[in-house]
Amino acid sequence: MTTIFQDKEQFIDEYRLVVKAFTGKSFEEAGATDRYQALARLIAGHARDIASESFTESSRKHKKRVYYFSIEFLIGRLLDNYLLNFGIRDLVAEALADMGADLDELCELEPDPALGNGGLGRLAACFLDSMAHEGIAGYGNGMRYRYGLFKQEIVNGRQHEVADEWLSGGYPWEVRRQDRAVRIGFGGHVVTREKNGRQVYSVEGASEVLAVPYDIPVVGFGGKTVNKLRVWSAEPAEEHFDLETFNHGDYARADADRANAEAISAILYPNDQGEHGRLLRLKQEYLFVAAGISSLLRTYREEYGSDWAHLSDRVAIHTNDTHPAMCGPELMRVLLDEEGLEWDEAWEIVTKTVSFTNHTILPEALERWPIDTFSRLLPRIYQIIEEINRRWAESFDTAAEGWQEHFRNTAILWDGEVRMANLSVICSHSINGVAKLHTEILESTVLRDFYALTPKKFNNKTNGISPRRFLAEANPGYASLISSAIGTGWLDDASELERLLPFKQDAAFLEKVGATKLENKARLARYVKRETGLVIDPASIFDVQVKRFHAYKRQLLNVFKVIDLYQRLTTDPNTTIEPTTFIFSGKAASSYTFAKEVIRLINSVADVVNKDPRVNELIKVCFIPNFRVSNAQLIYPAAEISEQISTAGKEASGTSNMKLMMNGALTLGTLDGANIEIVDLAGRENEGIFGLTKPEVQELKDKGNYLAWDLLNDDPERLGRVVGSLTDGTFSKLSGGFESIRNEVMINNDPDLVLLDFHSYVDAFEKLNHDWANRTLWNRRALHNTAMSGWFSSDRTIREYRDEIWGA
Ligand code: B1H
Repeated sequence: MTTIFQDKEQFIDEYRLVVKAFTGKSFEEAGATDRYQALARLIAGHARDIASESFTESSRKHKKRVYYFSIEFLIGRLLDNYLLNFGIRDLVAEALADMGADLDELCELEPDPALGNGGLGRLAACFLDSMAHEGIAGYGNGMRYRYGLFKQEIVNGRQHEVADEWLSGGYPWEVRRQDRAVRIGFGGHVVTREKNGRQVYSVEGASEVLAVPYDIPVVGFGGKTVNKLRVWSAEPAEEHFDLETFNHGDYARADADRANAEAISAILYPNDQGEHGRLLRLKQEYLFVAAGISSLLRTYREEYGSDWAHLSDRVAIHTNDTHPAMCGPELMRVLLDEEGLEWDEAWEIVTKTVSFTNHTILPEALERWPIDTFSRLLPRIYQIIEEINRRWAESFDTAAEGWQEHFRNTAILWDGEVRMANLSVICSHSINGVAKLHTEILESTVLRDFYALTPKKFNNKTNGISPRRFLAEANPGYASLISSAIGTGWLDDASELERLLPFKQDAAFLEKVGATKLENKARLARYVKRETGLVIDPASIFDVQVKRFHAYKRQLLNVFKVIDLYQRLTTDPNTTIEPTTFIFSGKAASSYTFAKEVIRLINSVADVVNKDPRVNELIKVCFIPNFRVSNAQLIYPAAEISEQISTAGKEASGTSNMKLMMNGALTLGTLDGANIEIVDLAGRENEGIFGLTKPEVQELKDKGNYLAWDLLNDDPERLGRVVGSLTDGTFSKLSGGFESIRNEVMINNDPDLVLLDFHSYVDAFEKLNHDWANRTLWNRRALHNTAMSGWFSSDRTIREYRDEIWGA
C-alpha cells in the first residue's frame, strides 16, 4: 500500500492549507461544497504526483502502453473510491469527524459524471480501475461531454429528460492540458503531389477545431499505480469573434465559430444500442480518435523517436466497439502522409497495434454511415478506407466457390454505406466478444465469414466488474463481514472470495449475511422515501431489475408478472406470496417510444398496486428515478433477486448480473449472456433459471410459426387477463392506457417472446419467492453466489486482455 498521509495530523494540516488556498477561508468558515472541492483537489494532487511516478517508471521499464479508446467512460464518483484505493478511507473519515465534518456527506456532493449510457461505458471504467490495479500502463481515451446522459424525472409516470449539467459547479478531478491540444480538420478536399517519386496526399480547405484534453487520474487499488483518463473537448481553433457583426447587434452570429466547434463535445448521444446517424456523432468519433492517436504518437516519439516498425511492441490500441473504428485509418493516415511510410509497412504496424471488442449483435446497433456524408466530412480517411477495401477485395481467391458472398458480407463499403464493424475487424489483429455465448454467436453468425477466414483472430473475454467499487465501496457492511472471515486479500485477488465457502455451514455467520442485507435494504428504503416519497418495507424481498430499458431486456415480462400476481392475489384466495418489493430503475433513449411506454406502464401499475389495501402489504412496485452509478451503488447491495431476463441470444453479456451476484443476490434469469457463466460457476440450484434457450429461440425463428394469439387463446385466465388489463382501464388512471404495448405483443406478434416465456418465468419466480421462507437456506445460497463471483472481477478480465490480446 502506498500511503499518501502518514497520519491523521498530516492529513488535517494539508487539508486545511488546501481549503484556505482554494476558498480563501478557514476550514470552519468554508461551506460543505467548498470542503468537498478542496478535499477532492487534495487527493487529486497526490494522485497526479503518483501518476507522474507511474509514467516515469513505465518509461524506464519500456512498458507497453495500452490505450483504451471508448466514446463512453461511466466513471461514477471518485472521492470515496480513491480514498479506498489509497487505503486511507478510515483515516480521512476519522480526521473529518475530529474536524466536525462527515465524509459520507462530502462524498454525496460530488457530481456523478454520466459520460456513458450503460454497460459499455461502465465496463470501460471498470477496465481503467483494473488496469491500474494490475500495474498496466493503461490509459483511457474518450470524450468530455459538456452534458452527459440526461437526468430522468418521472412526471405522471412518464420519463422526462433534463439536461445533465455536471460541470457547472467545477470538476475538481480534471486538469486542462492546453499544452497538449490538437488541431482536427473536417471537410476540405484531398490534394495529391509528387515528392521524390512518391505520391503525397494532404487535405486542403478543411475547417479546423481544437481538441483540448482534460486528464483525470485513475488510482489503482493499493495506490501504487495511477494512470490517466484523457477526455477531449472541442473548441474553436482560432478566436474568431466577429467584432463587426457584434457591433451590428448580432452576438449569436459573431460567436458562431465557437458555438459550432463546441457543439461537437456538447452532448453524449443517449441512444444505447440504437441508431444515431447524425453528422455530429461522426464528428465526435473522429475527434476523439484523431486527437487520441496524435497524443499517443507524440508520447511514443518522445520515448522512441520515429521507430515506427516497433510501434506494436510498445503500444496497444484497443477499440471499444465500433465508435473508435477510425483508429485504423487514422493511424494509416499519419504513418503514410506525415511519416512517409509505404502502405504495406504502415498496414502491418496498424493491424499489429489495433484490437477490437464487439458488444452487441443487435442489427440496429451495427454502425453504418452513408458514404457521401462520410467522404465529405473526412475525405482523406475515406480515401484510405477505399484503399483498404480495394485490397481486401483483391485478397479473395476469385476462383474459390462462393467468394462473392464472403466478400459481400465482409466488405467495408457496400450499398452506399461505410460498415464500421467490418472496418474494425479488418484493421484489428484481435476480435473479441464479451461472454462465451456472445463470442460463439459472433463466430457462427454475425462475423462468420471473417471467422472462417481467420479463426485465430477471434477470442472471448467475458466481462467483469470492479470488486472495489461494487462490493467494497458500495456495500461496506458486507465487505467488512467478508473481511472478518477471510481477511482483506479478496480486494486484491477476488478469487479469494471462494474462501467464504466453509462459512456456508456457519449458522451464526449466515445470520450476519442476512443482517447486512437487511441494513442495506433499510438504507435503500430511506433513499427511496427521500427521492419518491414511497415507503417500502425492508422486511420484504427486494426483487431488482435495474438497467437500460430495451425491448429485449424484457422489463415488460417482469411487469406482466407483477400484473398477474396482482390479479391473482385480488381474485384467488389460494394465492400465496412472501412479501415482495419489485424494484425497477433505468432510462430509455429519448426517442425510443416503446421503452418509454414500458416505464409509464410500470409507474402506472405501481400507482394502482401501491394504493390497493388488498395487496399492498404483500407486494409493492417501486420505480427509482434517474438510475446512475451513484444510486446503483445503493441498489445492488439491497437486492435479493437479480432479474436478468433478456430473450436468449440478445444480451451480449450483461454486467449488472455480476454486480448483483457479488452482492449476494440470486439470479432469476434466462440462459443468456454471462448468466450462463454465472450458472456454470454457482450451480443451477443456487439460481432461478427459466425460459427458452438460444437454440430453442433459433429453432422457433427458423420454423417461423410462432403466433402470440395462440398463447393468449390457450390461457385466457392469466395471460389473457394480463394483456387485457393494458387497455381495459385498470392502469389508465395515471396517464392513459397502453394500446401501443398491447399492439407490440399482439399485432407485432411479440418479437421478444414475452408471452412464450411468461409461465416458466412466473413459476421460477414463485419458486425463489417461496424459498425465501427458509432464511438460513437463502442466506447460504446468497453467500455461495458471493463466494463464486470472484471470477467476474474485471481484474481477471483485464489480465486476459493483457496476456492474450495486448501482450502488455
Ligand atoms: C452494449 C452497447 C452500445 N452493447 C452503441 N452495445 C451505443 C452500443 O451509443 N451507442 O451508439 C451504446 C452502447 N452497449 C452492452 O455492453 C451490452 O448490451 C451488454 O450486454 C454488455 O454487458 C455491455 C458491456 O460489454
